[in-house]
Amino acid sequence: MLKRCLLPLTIGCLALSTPSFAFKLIGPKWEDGNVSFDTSFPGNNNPNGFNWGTAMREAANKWGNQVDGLNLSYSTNGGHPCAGYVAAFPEDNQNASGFYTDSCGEAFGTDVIAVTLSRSIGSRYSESDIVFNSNESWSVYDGGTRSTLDFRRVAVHEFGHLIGLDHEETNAAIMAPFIGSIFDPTSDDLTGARTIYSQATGGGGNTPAIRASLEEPSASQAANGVTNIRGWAVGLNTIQRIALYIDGSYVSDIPYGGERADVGQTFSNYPNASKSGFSMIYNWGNLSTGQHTMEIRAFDSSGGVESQSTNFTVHAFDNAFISDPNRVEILSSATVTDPRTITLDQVRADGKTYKVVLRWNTATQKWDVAEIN
Ligand SMILES: [Ca+2]
Ligand SMILES: [Ca+2]
Ligand SMILES: [Zn+2]
Repeated sequence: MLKRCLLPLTIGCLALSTPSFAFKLIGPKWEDGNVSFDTSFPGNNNPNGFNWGTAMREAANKWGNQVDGLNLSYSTNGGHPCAGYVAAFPEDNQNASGFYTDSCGEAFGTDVIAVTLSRSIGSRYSESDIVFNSNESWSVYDGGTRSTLDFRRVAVHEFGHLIGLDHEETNAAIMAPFIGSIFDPTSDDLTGARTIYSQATGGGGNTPAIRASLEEPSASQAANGVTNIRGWAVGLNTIQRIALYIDGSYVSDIPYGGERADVGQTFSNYPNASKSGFSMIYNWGNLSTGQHTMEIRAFDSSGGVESQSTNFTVHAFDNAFISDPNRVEILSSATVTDPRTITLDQVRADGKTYKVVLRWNTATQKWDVAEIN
């Protein structure tokens, strides 16, 4: 049995080898990409008005709806995640989810908030169950973490384990080992899931002419200052260029051909996959504050095109470039609102007062400005 868990604090849960630059796969997958899942949700002792079964399906659909070759179906047959593990619940041969006071007979590790218990036969999963720690206080919300845990993002993470994804410690990912502000699968997460299920035997198996991934900015990432746009693209035909579009308008081509040994290893059936990186420095100050869409298009020598897009939010002071440093002042003390978030309630910038939130960003490895209000 394999156990995968999710932690609220920066305490090691799984020891991983040297960080690489992409998603990690556990190994097994579901035969033909078909997963049936029971969302009866027993053990719910802190409802707070939420329908956990519905939230569980919403979480699972974030994978199922975005991954070809992964097909989800649901039931409410009273399945219990600890069936077969705990004497009180006889084996029900279902993939189930629910709350329980411990990890089906064993104590949850320190600060573990949910666990996925998986069994496999050879390279195929046979059964997998998700247990949520009923000692925690749960609710459902998007955005930054609050005092109660967001059930749905934890469910997205655990379902990621259920379909075969391991923890990702380098790129921004819902599969990060610690809960944070990410609540949807990122492009890195989805690339991992697609890598498993686009090749599932007997279902959805194909080798598209072009595969591309936009890794940074990641989904819903806050963008400000001068940072990187990066990703990779591989093709059965030669990739000729990568073009960048913002809010639907062409901006420029992105230099292509960078070293990506990890992509070369994963997609060894594509020529030159180890030289498939693209990256470019971009000044977000060129854009207005608020939400924008970024799209990259990879063009190959036979006229094929593959597009990847992401939404991101630009945060900035009204004056995009404040040349006098004396016009920027922090007027209140900093508050640590969660282990990775610093809030500055009063920042005076060019005569106007703002609230500024700094949040740890795995992709950039620094505290980035996540909100300016
Ligand atoms: Ca699907
Ligand atoms: Ca089960
Ligand atoms: Zn985990």
